[in-house]
Amino acid sequence: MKQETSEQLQLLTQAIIQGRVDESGPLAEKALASGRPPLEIIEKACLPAIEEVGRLWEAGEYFLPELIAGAEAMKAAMAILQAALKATGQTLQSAGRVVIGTVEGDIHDIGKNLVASMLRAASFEVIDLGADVKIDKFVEAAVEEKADLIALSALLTTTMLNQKKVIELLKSSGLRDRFRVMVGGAPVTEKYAREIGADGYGESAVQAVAVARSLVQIRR
Ligand code: B12
Repeated sequence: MKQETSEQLQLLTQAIIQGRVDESGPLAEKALASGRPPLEIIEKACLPAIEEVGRLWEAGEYFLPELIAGAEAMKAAMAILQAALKATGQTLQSAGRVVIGTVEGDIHDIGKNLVASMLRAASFEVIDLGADVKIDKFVEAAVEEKADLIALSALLTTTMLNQKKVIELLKSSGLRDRFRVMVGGAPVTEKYAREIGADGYGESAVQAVAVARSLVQIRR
C-alpha cells in the first residue's frame, strides 16, 4: 500500500514536470483518495516538481512552452490540494505576500502572468493587479494587502520609467522601508534596477522566485 501511494506521488511529480495539465489534477485527487494528507502531497510531489521545472528552464533544457505547461500543471494540482487542505483546517505556510502588476501605459502581461504563476507555485500569496496599473494603485494595494513585496513588470523602454515612479512614490509617502520592490521585464537590467533603487531584479520567472524568497527573508 505504501509503495503504491509513493508511486502515485511520483506519477504526479512527473505529470507536473512534463506539463501534463489534464493529468495533474486527477493524479492529485488519486493521491488524496489513497489517504495521504494534502500537505504531504504538496511537499513531496508538487514542490519538488516545480523546482525541477525551474532547474530544466535555467539549464536551457526547457523552453517557454514547457515552462508555462509546468506552471499550469502545478496550478491544476494545487487547486485540488489547496481545497482539500482548507477542508482539513490546515494552511500552507505562505512564503510571503506579493502585489504584482505591469506598470502604467504597458499592456504586456504574458511575462508578468508567468512570474505570478511561478510565485504562486512556490507558495507565495499573489495579488495580481493586472496590466497598465496606475502608479498609486501599486502603493495603495501594497498597504491594503499588507504585502511584503511589490513586483513590477515593464516591457517597454518608455514604461520602465514608471517602475522608478512607483519607488519614488513609496519614498515620498514615507513607505519605502515597508515594502521590498522587485523589478523585471525584457528591457530591464540589473544595472537599471540598482539605479532606480529597487531591492531586486530577476531576468526570468524562475529567477523572480529566488529573488522574492531572498527579499522576503531579509524583510522578516
Ligand atoms: C507579445 C507582444 C505584444 C502583445 C502583448 C500581449 C500580452 N497580452 O502581453 C501585443 C501585440 C498586445 C503587443 C503590443 C505592443 N508592443 Co509588444 N511585444 C510582444 C513580444 C513579441 C513578446 C513579449 C512577451 O510576451 N514575451 C514573453 C515573456 C514570457 O517574456 P517577458 O515578458 O520578457 O517576461 C519574462 C522576463 O522578462 C521576466 N519578467 C517579466 N516581468 C517581470 C517582472 C518581475 C518583477 C520579474 C522579477 C521578472 C519579470 O520573467 C518573464 C518570464 O521569464 C515582444 C518582443 C519580445 N521578443 O520581447 C514585443 C515588444 C515588447 N513590443 C513592443 C512594442 C513597441 C509594442 C507596442 C508599442 C506596439 C505598437 N506600436 O502598438 C504595443 C504596446 C502597447 C502597450 N501600450 O503596451 C516592443 C518594445 C520595444 C521597446 N523596447 O520599448 C517589443 C520588444 C517588440 C519589438 N522588438 O519592437 N506586444
